[in-house]
Amino acid sequence: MKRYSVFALAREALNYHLGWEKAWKSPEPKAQYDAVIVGAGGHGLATAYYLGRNHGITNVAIIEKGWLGGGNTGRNTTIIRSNYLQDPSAAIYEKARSLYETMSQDLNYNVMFSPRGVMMLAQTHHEVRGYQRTAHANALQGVVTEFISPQRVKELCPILNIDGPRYPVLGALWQPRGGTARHDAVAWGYARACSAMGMDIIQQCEVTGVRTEGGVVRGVETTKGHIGCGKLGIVVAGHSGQVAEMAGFRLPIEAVALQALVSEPIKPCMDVVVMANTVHGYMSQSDKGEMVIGGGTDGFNNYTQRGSFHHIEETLRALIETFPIISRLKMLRQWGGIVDMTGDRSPIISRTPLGNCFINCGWGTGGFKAIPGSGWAMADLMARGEPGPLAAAFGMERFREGRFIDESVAAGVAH
Ligand code: FAD
Ligand code: PYC
Repeated sequence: MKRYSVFALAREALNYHLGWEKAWKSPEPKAQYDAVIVGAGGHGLATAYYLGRNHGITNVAIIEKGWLGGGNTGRNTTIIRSNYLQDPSAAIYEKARSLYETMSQDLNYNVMFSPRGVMMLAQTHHEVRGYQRTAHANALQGVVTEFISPQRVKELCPILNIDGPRYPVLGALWQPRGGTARHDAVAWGYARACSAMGMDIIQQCEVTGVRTEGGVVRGVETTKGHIGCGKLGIVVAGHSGQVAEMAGFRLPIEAVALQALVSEPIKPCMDVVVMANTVHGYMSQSDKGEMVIGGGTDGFNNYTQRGSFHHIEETLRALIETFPIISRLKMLRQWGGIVDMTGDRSPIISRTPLGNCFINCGWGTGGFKAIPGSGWAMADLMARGEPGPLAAAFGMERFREGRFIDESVAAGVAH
């Protein structure tokens, strides 16, 4: 695989850009792999990448029913932060955030990480107390956040109205090295690196069944035939319940749509990310100038991967007091993704009742930011057969044992 660089760009420019290689190969599946990952979203691809990079396991297939990154990874609003309350969450989200800092160099692929700063507005006294508590917890965890005053909020984001009649801004939890990255590039960067290590990314291939024998997985049935594997990783976000059922176990998880929308592009007016969780809304400005806007999850379980009119109205109505500027904006497009929600709003990175089958899911409305940390932890679990320090708390037995990792405040839009 040729390295991307300014010299490569100059060389190819002289050659009318005819010499670029395909970023990843599209092979037919082999009969057998050491490991199969179901789902080529960010988490599945990152799992494969760290299986190769950290553990030397490269006889790996990543099987995707659609196109890589076409699930929630390519549909999310790209907010990256690690301002979580509980220690295990802060550890994995901060690991992920720190990996984002060097991801472009590590993958030799520009993921456009932009640590522009993320603030979560406190618009009720309850939130003030909640975010002050999180700021103290973050200080102990080594996560750099700060509870800031309304005046500082206004300085950082002048288009904000901090004196709204219903929900004045009382402060904010500010993470200066939070930010955004280009979601497709994260998937593409991992895919290219996996392909370069000799792994097979098999798109347009749906897993329809899991073949088991004596309590272990032997392989998966797919629309391209049977594919054998030594280990199986299920990383399918909103479809986790369905694939787990194929493997014969149940998950404490619900699937629900989360929607987002963007406005017409306007001049730069906002260089931070703002989340207003009380009213279920958030906003940032993309490099193209569009305002990227989202709200809460649909109030009912569904697998409908698209937007709906009521959501545009609800989200804009919620945000308009705090961002009066959006009353004059035209909205350009909207979409939805199916997110996988657990009761404590924390993920599952776990062994399963099948000896060589592992599951990574439950990232719900907040898994984009976690992709590198989650892939790192899942690869460790799959390679060693038992969870390392990053994954240890996230086993699915916690729901039976009552060891919840309650992140309902940090989950923001999903609470
Ligand atoms: P996905 O990217 O969904 O990948 C799973 C893949 O599995 C899919 O490509 C799917 O096609 C495939 N698959 C499913 N079933 C099968 C099968 N049977 N066979 C083969 N393949 C299968 N998170 C943040 O951190 N910040 C945000 O700002 C943010 N905003 C969001 C906004 C929206 C509108 C949405 C929908 C989500 C948002 N999220 C955000 C959440 C984030 O997108 C997800 O948590 C994350 O992308 C999940 O990644 P994944 O790789 O697990 O899932
Ligand atoms: O987890 O930060 C987040 C988030 C923002 C919007 C959707 N999820």
